[in-house]
Amino acid sequence: MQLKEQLFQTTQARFGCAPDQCDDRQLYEALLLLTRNMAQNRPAPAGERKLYYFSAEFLMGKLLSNNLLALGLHDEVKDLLADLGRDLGVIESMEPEPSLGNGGLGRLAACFLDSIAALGLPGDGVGLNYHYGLFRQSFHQGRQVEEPDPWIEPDSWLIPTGMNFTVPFGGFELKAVLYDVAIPGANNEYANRLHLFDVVQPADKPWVGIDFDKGDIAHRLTSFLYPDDSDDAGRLLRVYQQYFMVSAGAQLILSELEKRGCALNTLADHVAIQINDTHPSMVIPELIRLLTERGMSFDEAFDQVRRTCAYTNHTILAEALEKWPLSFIEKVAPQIVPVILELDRRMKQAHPDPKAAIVDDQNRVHMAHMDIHCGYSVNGVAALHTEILKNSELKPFYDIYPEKFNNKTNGVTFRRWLEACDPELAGLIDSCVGPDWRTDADKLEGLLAFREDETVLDRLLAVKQDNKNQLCRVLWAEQGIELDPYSVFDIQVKRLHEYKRQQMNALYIIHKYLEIKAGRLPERPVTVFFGAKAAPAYVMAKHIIHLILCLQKLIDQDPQVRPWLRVAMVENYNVTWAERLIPACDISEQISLASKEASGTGNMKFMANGAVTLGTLDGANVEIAQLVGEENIYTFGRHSDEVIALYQGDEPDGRAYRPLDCYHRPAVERLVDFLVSPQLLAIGDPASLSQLWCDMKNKDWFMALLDVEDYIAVKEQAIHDYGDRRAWAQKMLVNIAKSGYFSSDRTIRQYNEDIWHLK
Ligand code: 26Q
Repeated sequence: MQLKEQLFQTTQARFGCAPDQCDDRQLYEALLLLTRNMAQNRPAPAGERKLYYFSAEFLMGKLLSNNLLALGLHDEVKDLLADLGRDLGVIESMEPEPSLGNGGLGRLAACFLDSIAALGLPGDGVGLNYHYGLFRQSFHQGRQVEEPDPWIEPDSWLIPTGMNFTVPFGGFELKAVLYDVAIPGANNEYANRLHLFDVVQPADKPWVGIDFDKGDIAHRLTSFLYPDDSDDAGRLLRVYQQYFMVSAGAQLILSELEKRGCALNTLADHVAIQINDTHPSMVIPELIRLLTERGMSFDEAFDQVRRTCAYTNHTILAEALEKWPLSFIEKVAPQIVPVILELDRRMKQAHPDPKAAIVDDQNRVHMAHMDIHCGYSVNGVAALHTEILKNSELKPFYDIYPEKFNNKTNGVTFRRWLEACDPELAGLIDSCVGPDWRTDADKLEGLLAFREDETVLDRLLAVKQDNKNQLCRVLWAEQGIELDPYSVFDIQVKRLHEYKRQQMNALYIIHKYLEIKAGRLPERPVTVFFGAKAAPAYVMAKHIIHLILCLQKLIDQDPQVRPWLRVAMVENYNVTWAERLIPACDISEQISLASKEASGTGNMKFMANGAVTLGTLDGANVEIAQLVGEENIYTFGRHSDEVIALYQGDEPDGRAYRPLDCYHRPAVERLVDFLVSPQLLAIGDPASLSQLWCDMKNKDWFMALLDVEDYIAVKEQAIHDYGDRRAWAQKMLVNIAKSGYFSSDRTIRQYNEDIWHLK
């Protein structure tokens, strides 16, 4: 049946009218139903072995546009709507964004699902159906305010499956109800599934502020996504969530294995489980428990699980490595405690090094240690990150199991992060190298042939300008921020964390402000954009947001500075805002303290959209630099080995780094002291600003003062170079051309070849 006819039938059946009589909301719902059904009706890819990607987070973003693209219907729907005088962009704005992830790790899981399906590999996601994803952020009086962010409407992408599993907890049990989201593969006929488990009776309005009764597990287990682990009160509920997810997921795996007619002792031949960070690590003891419960010996169960599970590490920040008190697990899932203890006993016997213990001398279970001992693969997410894991963070394990360690540099799906979010650029690329880059991103290298092509370079600049204009329109309409679209767009969007060093960017703004006030006008106007959510309990991160908002206000009110320098802190940064900001970016800020950002994935998205990176040699920035060459990237700052050495010093706080020495350099001191200047104190909260000031001088845990002068110099160079429009367009072109390496299709092929072996 023709699409037009199908749409007609859908709106008739549902709203009793033809599409041209529907409002935007009704058209959105009709398109949702239509695409959901088409995706749902596709068969799963076949294969001997099937992947289950376990993750506490899947940051999917809006799905309508992406699913239309994957189903090959996007242009047809767009034209059809245009014939009705309607705009697909407006219809899409009706869709709530499912924010079931915090940031990089959750978005990576979503890109991976897209690529697994696009490659026609059999692989499903397994996670939780949070009713409220990451909080919605607004700014009031210069501060972040958090509100619950509902996304589930009567019609959503969730497909009830009618399946459920019983999860046993200490003292009670709960039913885990399974919902699926269909994941259609681009350019093939297949679809995989994202399996999301939920409780039977989720609480209606589970918040008081953003807090809630953590005791009421039965109704509230799936209420919220954890904004991170710095909120201690919720830790026990977090363990309930994790066990619920992995127990239901493990039971789903065994039931699918049985349906395929496979014996339990062929589990490892038919199943691969990827453990996305340690949040799903309890799947290991849970699977062993379920297998032994079904009559398998412990030895055989352990062997099967060891050949089934693979672990990905996403961080080397010590505070993010999960260590749960055994007493928590005893309370939540006492039945897996004997399994964990037996694994611990065996590993201690074979490897007495206490640094490699699963259960430490304080009775804490090191989830990563369990994963490494009991899985067959350990991977980092960028070349540098994997080297740091091998040589320092996880060295005791690398010594034991060198063969398990491997690198899988992250990637992003170009279908969402180029084709869908930057259609004008996609069109220009098509006209140069044809359309195949959508499924073979290496084809982008063909753009290098146009390095001297004036027409292409001019068009590239024109596309960027259009995207900047477009962003200005949306920011004005939605957040009342009015900006100069002809200024240099310098953008830092990512979670707010001290190691990512938004505070160093703020020091640049202060530098620029003071220069302008002293009458030294810049070569051209610059707009510094931020988008960042701070974990509600992360005090220092909230101070940094306050500082940025104060600078924004100070400059907005100053007619001398405003024409030259602006700060735009975007409220509620999420996937949808990323899709608008990234195509409009000139300079991509990737300025983490070297060694601390495992990979970064925003850096890859910016690059693919023709932004030039300004960054430290950290995470995947190192690989970006190698690919584009030094004339097409701006790098600065201490290298990771120097930073690691500074952390191992013998000063009282365990570091050889002394921030006061850096602070006392005159060029630095005046920037830092501006935090407590009369101008800023008149605008902001003195307690907040002076705490930040004190911390920066005396602690500066992530060494912003160490790199700040170098940073300012290199940033000024980039802004200067921007003036040579032709040379800049060439840098943009090379960045786009070389970005193909960062396609998640490449990453997934490597996971499949080295770890999963699906087909
Ligand atoms: C842990 C315990 C309790 C509650 C929450 C958490 C928690 C939640 C989220 C711990 C960590 C996260 C998220 C980590 C994350 O996003 N890491 C990022 O992963 C990206 C994908 O690999 C990398 O590109 C980033 O460098 C890395 O920071």
